[in-house]
Amino acid sequence: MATVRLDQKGRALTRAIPASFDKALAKFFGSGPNDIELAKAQHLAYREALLAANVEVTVLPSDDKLPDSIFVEDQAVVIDGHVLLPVPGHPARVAEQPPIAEFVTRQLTGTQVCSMNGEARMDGGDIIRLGDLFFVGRSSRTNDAGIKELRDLLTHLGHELRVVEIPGHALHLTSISSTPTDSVIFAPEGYLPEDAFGVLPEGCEVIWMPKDEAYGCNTIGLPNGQVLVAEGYPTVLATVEAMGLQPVVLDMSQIRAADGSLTCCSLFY
Ligand code: CIR
Repeated sequence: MATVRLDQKGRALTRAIPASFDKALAKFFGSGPNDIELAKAQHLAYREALLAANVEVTVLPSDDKLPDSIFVEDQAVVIDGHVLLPVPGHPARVAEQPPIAEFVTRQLTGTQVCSMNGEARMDGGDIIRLGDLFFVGRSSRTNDAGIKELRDLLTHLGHELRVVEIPGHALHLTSISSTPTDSVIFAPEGYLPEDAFGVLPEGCEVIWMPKDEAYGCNTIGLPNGQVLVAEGYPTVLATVEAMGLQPVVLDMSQIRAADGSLTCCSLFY
């Protein structure tokens, strides 16, 4: 979802939690989910929060063969109605893509769908958007060939792309940052250098959060002034309130245990 502006967040795709969710990849924030029923309840609360903010939410059926398949953000990149289908950066996640691709292609009829090829690798979770300025993480999942294909699309659309180096102790760019509004980036100290995002357009800023609130830096700003935030990150919460926005706090413990954040669970289109 991180590839849409606030005003483009009308419709979101999600995918239900599979019975195999406890087998999801986990290496960074979590050591693996251990309570599938709680995960389902957290995912339901997440969808309900989006619905309550007037977002149209679709839930694709779960697939027990694909433990990580709730993380739909990684499988398709939607920018201004254009679709780029990345080659997922982890081989275990490649089979998640076809139903997501089919859904967005059907929804965005008339759109040209581009697919990455060859050596290109990318997870959608490595992209954030600040207004019309884009950032991509060069990470264990996203390589230079993938970044080149994203840049080609953004150049075609007239948007700038900047590359952020993701440190080895983080999964994706969205794992440690987000844009709760079109002019603010939340990012954690100790993960990225101060100049990681370069000189921002006038009126935009990076708000640096304490290192131990890295997970909390992933938020979802919504057009109605609400911001979905994960429970347990007091500086992030206080900052959202100080910005005059309305935080909606969600328990993400089981999803965090699979290294997933708020944005990872939806694809805005
Ligand atoms: C993975 O390792 O791929 C999943 N367990 C977590 C993916 C989270 N997605 C994201 O940050 N966009």
